[in-house]
Amino acid sequence: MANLWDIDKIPFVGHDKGVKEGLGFHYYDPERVVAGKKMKDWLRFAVAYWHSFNNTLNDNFGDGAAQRPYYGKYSDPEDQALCLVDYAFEFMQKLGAEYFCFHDRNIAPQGDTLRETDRNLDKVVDKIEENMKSTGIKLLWNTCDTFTDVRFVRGASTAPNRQIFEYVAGQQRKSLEIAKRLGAENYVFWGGREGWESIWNTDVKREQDHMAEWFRMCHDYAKSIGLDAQFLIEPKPQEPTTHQYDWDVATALNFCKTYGLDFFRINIEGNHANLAHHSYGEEVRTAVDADKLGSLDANQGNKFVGWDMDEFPVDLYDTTQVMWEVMRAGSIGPHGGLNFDAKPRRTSFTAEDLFRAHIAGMDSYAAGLLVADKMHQDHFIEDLWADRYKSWDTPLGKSIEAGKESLESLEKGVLDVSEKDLVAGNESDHLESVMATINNYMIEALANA
Ligand code: XLS
Ligand code: NI
Ligand code: NI
Repeated sequence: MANLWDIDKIPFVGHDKGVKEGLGFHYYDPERVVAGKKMKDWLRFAVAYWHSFNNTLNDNFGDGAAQRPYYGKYSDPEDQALCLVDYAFEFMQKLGAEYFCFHDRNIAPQGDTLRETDRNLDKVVDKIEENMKSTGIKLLWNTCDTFTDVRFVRGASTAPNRQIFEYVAGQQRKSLEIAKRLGAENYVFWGGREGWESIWNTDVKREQDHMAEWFRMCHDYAKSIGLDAQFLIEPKPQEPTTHQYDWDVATALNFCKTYGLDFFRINIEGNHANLAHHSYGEEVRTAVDADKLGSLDANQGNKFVGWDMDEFPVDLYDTTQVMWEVMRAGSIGPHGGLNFDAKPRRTSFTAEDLFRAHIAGMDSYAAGLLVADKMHQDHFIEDLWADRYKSWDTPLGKSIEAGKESLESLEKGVLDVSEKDLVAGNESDHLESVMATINNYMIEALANA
């Protein structure tokens, strides 16, 4: 392995050597078997090209602070893009991440026409393909950037200007062709500008019809070229637009039902969940219960800031809850993984910090998996649910659940029950103790990991 990053492969050091920070995994031990599956197969970590390699860590008030070994290597953008591929693959190898994700416009520079841009893309895709072969690193998903360029200022598939829709069709076709070529396991749609700034100037219904039509065309084309990547919608309530059509998991699922787009599953991002006033676990629950979990964009927001901060995920409550749901479902969807749609804070600007940030995220999910596993082993939540709903495990409860009762049949049984007895029939949830027990699981499962 080359040493472009001037860093060694990140080892698993374990947590028994104390809590010192360092360039080693404390909990993520890829080959370790947890509940019948290797850790790496539960978690399927992916590196996000746009944040990890393209993000300079600039903000509204200052220039890019990031230090990266590939900056300024070449003056020609195409040479620079090709050189970045080597750095990207070495980074992933050193980290031990087996998957990556990208937008079309992350990997190659835009030309003057779509044709020229496609040509630029082909050259970089050739190089990516070679690197995938030599390293065994796979493509978790790719996607189309239909939000950065000013042409998309009023939307992409929902643009009021029809020619933009045509352009998106062309850009999208190429992106699906690349997915096929690189063996993408999933294909993501995030509609950053598919939404409105004001409903006064927006024909919401017409725009949504257009978006559905675009999805249908994408699916038809994928079928025609034999691309069997799982299609995923990534919900987000707002930012950049005031209101995006894929507000949250429930909204996206309803959209798919309305338009008969059953082939979609959902890619859920932690920070997006919070922006829609949901916890990450809650969004994952909604998708799992509907059998629509597809993949996960692993990041977190800041509870005090109302936009997409894309922090690396380090909140153990979140990772535990998400992995508890994933274990309940059996996997992160059929082909999903944990993609770090996250950027280091601007104060973590060194190249080494980029490794540290990923290590922190990977360890936090590995730890969450270990806690969730212990909770499942003990049937902690399963028993709690069984107890909470036990009055339904009766002949009458089963009969209601089987749809065999009516308002009149049920009324008979309660007409003469006193109000006092009804209240007395309620048991306490002692919720505070439940939450404290979850704390205890974290402490104990990790101490004994
Ligand atoms: C932005 C989204 C984006 C998608 C891919 O908020 O998270 O990065 O994951 O287009
Ligand atoms: Ni995302
Ligand atoms: Ni996001």
